[in-house]
Amino acid sequence: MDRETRIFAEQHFRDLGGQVPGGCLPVPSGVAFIQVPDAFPYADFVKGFLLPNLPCVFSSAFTEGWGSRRRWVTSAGKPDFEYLLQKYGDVVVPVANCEVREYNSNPKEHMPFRDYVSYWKEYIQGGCSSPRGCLYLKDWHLCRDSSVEDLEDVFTLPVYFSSDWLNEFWDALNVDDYRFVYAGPMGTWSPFHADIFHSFSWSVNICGRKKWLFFPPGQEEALRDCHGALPYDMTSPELLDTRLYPRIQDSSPPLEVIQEAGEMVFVPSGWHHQVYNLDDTISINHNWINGFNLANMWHFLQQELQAVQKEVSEWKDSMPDWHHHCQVIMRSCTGINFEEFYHFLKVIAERRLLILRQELEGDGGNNTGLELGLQQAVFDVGRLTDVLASVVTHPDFKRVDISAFSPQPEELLQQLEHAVTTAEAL
Ligand SMILES: O=C(O)CCC(=O)C(=O)O
Ligand SMILES: [Fe+2]
Repeated sequence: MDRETRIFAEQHFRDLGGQVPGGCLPVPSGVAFIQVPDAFPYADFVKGFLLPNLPCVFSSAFTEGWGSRRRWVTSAGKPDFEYLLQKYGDVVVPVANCEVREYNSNPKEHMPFRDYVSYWKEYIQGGCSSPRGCLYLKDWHLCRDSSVEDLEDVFTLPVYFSSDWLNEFWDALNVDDYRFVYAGPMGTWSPFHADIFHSFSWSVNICGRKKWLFFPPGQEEALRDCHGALPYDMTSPELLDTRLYPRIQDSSPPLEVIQEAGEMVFVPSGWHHQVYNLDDTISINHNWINGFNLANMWHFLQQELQAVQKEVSEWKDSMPDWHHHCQVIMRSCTGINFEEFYHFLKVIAERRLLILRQELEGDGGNNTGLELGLQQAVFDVGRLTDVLASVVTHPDFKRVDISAFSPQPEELLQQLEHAVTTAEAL
């Protein structure tokens, strides 16, 4: 990141004055297509897409050199089952059944990759149908479950997506990641959803094509049913029933994107989407949070807690530790609670503070360890400061037992504020 872009982005957040970035948007008339890698610097991605929170599609030229695009695909552009079986046949993978609805998702089972490929071949032979249903290999943690050598040069993280705190956090803890592979025949699909924690996602088709239906944040409100629930399938004829979907007439048609083989889709924060595989398709998809959507994540977590509190409000007066229970429920529904969010902020903040300290003491050299360099670290510290300042004043965070936290949240906030002042001139 260059200094000018950092200052531009900081001004953008100052102008928002605490509002949620890209919070409520009309449906745009189209999605930008970025053709040439050399003509598209990171600064253009920041100004054109990260700050305004808008989707875009990158041409297949951006993924030209990826090993997976050569090795996983036959010359006819189909999944190379023989190669994939030899490489990953024994790996146990999660598989969803697209024909069975379980709340707003599909039930999952686990099976060896080998068995999933057998199913896939049968499904093709059966004219895209199988008595076993329509099975979709989803959320396979290929990176987490593979050795470094086995990953070869599967993919190269594009610079645009390289500020990725979610995976940096999990890598630091060495437990999990948000890097996935999806694979499925024509007809497999993902129900209507926004991504975990309102993270960004990026998705590259290694082979095959996908159709995406996108709704900007806020537009999904018109798709809620009479109980306030969002649809499972936004194309269902059920949605035409105005008694069931009282606000449907206020809804706009979705933004439709066809993603070809090799192309890369950027999914902004809090955009709902529904996705179809139009061919036999394999994709690599990552979820990521950084300084540009951290405030969106924090806003989302506050909304989630409010929803939990509303749900269990009748026990508020009779249950000791009601607030603590709300945090426990929130963790089981959302995957994270306020305590863990603080831990996430702390891990990233301490890493950035170290970089700035080394730089200011003159022993940083040019090696920040961050692909986007020193200016990114300065930007990150600014965003962490703003969000942590909001966290520490939240009444429900004040109820969290922070006695074992080290450093104490107020102390970390002071360190960040001090770093922001000293780093301004960098
Ligand atoms: O490809 C799919 O089926 C879903 C992808 C998705 O939802 C995402 O990348 O955010
Ligand atoms: Fe998604």
